[in-house]
Amino acid sequence: MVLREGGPRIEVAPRPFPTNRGGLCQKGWTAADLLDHPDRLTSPLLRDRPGAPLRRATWDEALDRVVAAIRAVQDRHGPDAVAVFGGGGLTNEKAYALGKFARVALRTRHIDYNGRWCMSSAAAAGLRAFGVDRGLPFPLADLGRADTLLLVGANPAETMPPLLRHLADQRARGGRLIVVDPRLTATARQADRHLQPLPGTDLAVANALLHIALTEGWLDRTYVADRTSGFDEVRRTVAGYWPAEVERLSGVPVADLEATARALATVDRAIILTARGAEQHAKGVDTVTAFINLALALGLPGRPGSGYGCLTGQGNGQGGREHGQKADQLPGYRRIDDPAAREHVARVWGIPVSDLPGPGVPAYALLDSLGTATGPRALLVFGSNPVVSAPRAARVESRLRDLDLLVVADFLRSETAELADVVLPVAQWAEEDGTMTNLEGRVLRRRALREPPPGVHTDLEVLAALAARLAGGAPSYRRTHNRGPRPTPEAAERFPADPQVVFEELRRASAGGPADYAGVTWERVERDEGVFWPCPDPEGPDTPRLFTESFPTPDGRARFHPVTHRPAAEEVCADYPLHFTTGRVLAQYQSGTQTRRIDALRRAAPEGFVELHPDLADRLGVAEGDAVRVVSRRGELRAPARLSPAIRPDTVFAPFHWPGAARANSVTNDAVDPVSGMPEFKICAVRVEKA
Ligand SMILES: Nc1nc2c(c(=O)[nH]1)N[C@H]1C(S)=C(S)[C@@H](COP(=O)(O)OP(=O)(O)OC[C@H]3O[C@@H](n4cnc5c(=O)[nH]c(N)nc54)[C@H](O)[C@@H]3O)O[C@H]1N2
Ligand SMILES: Nc1nc2c(c(=O)[nH]1)N[C@H]1C(S)=C(S)[C@@H](COP(=O)(O)OP(=O)(O)OC[C@H]3O[C@@H](n4cnc5c(=O)[nH]c(N)nc54)[C@H](O)[C@@H]3O)O[C@H]1N2
Ligand SMILES: [Mo]
Repeated sequence: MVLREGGPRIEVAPRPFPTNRGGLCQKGWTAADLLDHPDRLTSPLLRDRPGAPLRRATWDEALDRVVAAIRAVQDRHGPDAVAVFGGGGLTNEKAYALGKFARVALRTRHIDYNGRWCMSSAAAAGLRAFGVDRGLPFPLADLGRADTLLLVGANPAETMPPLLRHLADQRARGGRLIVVDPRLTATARQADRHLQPLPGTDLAVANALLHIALTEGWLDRTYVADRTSGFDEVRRTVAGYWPAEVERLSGVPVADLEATARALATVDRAIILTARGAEQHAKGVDTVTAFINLALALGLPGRPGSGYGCLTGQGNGQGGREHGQKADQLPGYRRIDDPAAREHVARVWGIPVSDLPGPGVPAYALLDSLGTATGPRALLVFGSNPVVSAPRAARVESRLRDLDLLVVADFLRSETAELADVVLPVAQWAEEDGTMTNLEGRVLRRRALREPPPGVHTDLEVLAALAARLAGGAPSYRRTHNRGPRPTPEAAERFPADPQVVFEELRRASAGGPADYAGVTWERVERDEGVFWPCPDPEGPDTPRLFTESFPTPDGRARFHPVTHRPAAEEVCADYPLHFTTGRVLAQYQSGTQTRRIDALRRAAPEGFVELHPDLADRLGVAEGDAVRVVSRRGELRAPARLSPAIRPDTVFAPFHWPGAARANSVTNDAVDPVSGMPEFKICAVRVEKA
């Protein structure tokens, strides 16, 4: 931990809490190291002309430059020529303010966020089946009570270590854990059974499991009749998913399929969870749907200790997807194309409904249109580093370079910030108040532990200052040189910088929507150690458990949807004979901006690597540690080989945390799911060469 001169010493210590039960992962322990890191930005940066280096600037200069450039672009090309890109790590208050800023201050329809890379397929599948998208519709502690737990494409041993306590509980109670992953991961090693499918074949596996359950007579007839609709077509569809054929397609032996179906169907309580391994595909929505179909046919959702859930990823992965930073969304998980929702939110925002823009486009389509004849010419990024994390990243990088204006708000010089015209230094987690909503839909309080360093402002202050200047109401800052943004009273009222004031408005904007926060107050959140949405009434109950009586669909029933397997968007061929998949390692976080700067984590995971099976390595003449190239139709990555019998011999894996030569997203495919817009991060065709 670091001692800040004159400031309080901040240490991150776990406290007993029902979700993580006092556990905190390695990344949490070391996050405090970043607060006073020498790389921390403490002054705005500005590029005087294309090609010039970034130089330090005052806030006045930086904000004036941003606003002048936005005005110039919008005068020439219209309001939609400016776009906003947000992040699922932002607090609820910031996510809300960002969505409002885009629609009200910029009047653009173009806003989307990195949750599109993360949560969108499970969200879309949950919405169409259950009528609502909440990662877990039950408290996390239910995991410990399940007789059988099926984890599909999730590696919580590395990505959500605090969750392992619940898995340990489950095992201690005699429960069974089954993991579906093309790699024998740290999580799979703890499982009673590991299914090791070819990437991109989970949908077929799910349909085969349902096929077996129906053949064996394990259908929960009463539940299906009373609580669901649309089963008959699903029954007809899965009838064609013969286990032997699915074994040929996926590589999962019939015996494993049968044992898994039995383990789910013949116990009292069973839970099916998906994460990015199953979801980050051009058929991610249908794949999740196939697992939801299975859960519904077995009568799981709505029963304690049973159901389907999605393991939400980022810090505020759940809350970040509810308050309007999605292209098609308004606060409270309302749809922006719903006339009643528009009326309600326009009223809260104090604008005529006709001024409220319509839906924009999903993240990849947005990034891929930047700087083109029809796309936005200016982009403001809050909380993402797409140069590293976007699919087909070289292309995205070149789109960013084509912009007239790129603004990045960050506390570090991320690879995306390096391309920016203006970089705005913002506060970190320990320096601002707010709320986050975890994967259980539980709103939690996050407290400021200290002031931001001099020269640094919060995201909310930056949005407030930009909104004020865009409204033409900003005072001159000459006398308060570089003391930071201070908006006029009128603009301050519309874009308050105080997170609690923002939250009060969020409550009103979400009232009556699917994610209803009207009854959630900061006080209540603290008193009750979190409040589960929906919670419409400050005096009424919250909702830890959904679906006990009915589903929030028009007829109260959950909906089956027939789904069929289709191949990956890019199939292997003679030139690109191997499957490439990507994911995470324990000691690095996301695009790595933060974790690559922490010594302890850099020591634990110093560089990118390519994981391949020893048999494959033999064929390629590659030894442990040799530099290899992974080449796809879009580009290549170069990193040392790591030989491991834990991966399928027809598949290679690389983590995506590193920029430069080892950047996994130089290789990945930009094909997206037609419903969710989720990119196919988890499979494309490559060849591997010794470099
Ligand atoms: N250490 C660490 N923790 C993190 C993060 C981090 O970057 N680092 N990021 C956070 C975020 S935002 C997220 S979204 C979560 C993600 O959490 P996870 O979803 O657990 O993480 P991933 O490693 O992306 O993917 C999980 C597994 O999917 C497998 N997989 C690949 N292709 C397929 C496939 O086709 N089918 C199946 N069944 N499995 C497949 C991979 O081998 C991998 O082990 O983690 C969060 N926690
Ligand atoms: N190949 C491949 N690519 C992937 C994935 C994969 O599995 N494989 N996973 C995808 C997934 S699930 C995700 S979530 C994305 C994540 O990837 P990104 O969207 O790039 O997310 P981060 O790396 O968390 O980037 C956050 C950036 O914002 C800054 N930041 C953090 N907090 C704040 C804040 O409060 N305010 C502001 N203004 N800035 C902040 C950080 O310093 C950092 O530079 O990557 C996706 N990309
Ligand atoms: Mo994520």
